[in-house]
Amino acid sequence: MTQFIRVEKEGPIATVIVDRQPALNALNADVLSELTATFERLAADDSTRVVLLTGAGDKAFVAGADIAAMQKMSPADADKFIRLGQDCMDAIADAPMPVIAVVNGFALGGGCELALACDWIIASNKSVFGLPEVSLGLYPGFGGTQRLTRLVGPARAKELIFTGRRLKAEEAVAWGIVNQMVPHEGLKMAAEVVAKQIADNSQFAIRAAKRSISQGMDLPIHEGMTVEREGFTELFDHPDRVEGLTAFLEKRKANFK
Ligand code: CO8
Repeated sequence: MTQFIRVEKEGPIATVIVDRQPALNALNADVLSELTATFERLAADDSTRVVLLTGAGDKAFVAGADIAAMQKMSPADADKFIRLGQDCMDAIADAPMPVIAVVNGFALGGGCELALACDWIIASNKSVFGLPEVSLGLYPGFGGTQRLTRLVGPARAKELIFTGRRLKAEEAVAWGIVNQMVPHEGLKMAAEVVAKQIADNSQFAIRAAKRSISQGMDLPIHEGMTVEREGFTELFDHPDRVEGLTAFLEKRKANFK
């Protein structure tokens, strides 16, 4: 039973909803623990081919880590909280299946970091991104200094973190933070279209590609090429490879199990 996380399953697509609307879905320890447990469960469920992660309500994806909770923390409490947050972001980033952030409003601080832990971001035109932690005497601690820097480079990461300024959705697209911006009312449908495209492909190949990309990011290119080669060879041991190539030659749609 979870208090703040809802999961809606429709065939191979799971939608995970952070639902703590009175605090604009802010991440306290309970939300983080429930989110981690949810992703651990989904990771063990082969029937889930793609996960959409979004916020409840019409205003916020997630407005950050819980400011009221952090105000009372000792350094030891903060250390526990930051580990909880980083473990949660890692559970999402390391999920075997694709996880897409469906950003429906404010994605600030820990909320922006949560979106950055996903494989990519689809955003409503009303969404707003930012890492305002320095205005609170903090800095991003749920992976923001690391994931944003890898995504947009150090100069842009420093600009966003040092100024704490907010990016509207279109600027986040221009920066390469958001893959696709859609009208607010069409967000759910746009995310489902992408999820369905993913779900129709070979899950074995997609999971292997995700591993290759993720592992390769942390490696020198020649070692990354080895990871790619080894993963690729494994595809030839899997029935999806036979089905995919045969379906093409027989001029029909592949039916991956
Ligand atoms: N934490 C707790 N409560 C929040 C948060 C939050 N991050 N954001 C909003 N709320 C609450 C408000 O306090 C308010 O509650 P109440 O109704 O009881 O007063 C309710 O949500 C609605 O918020 P507002 O009235 O402020 O709504 P507005 O529409 O006026 O403004 C904003 C919306 C702009 C999103 C505004 O709420 C805001 O600026 N929120 C804070 C955004 C922010 O600074 N986020 C970063 C937090 S720091 C962080 O995420 C650090 C991550 C790394 C942690 C490492 C830990 C060691």
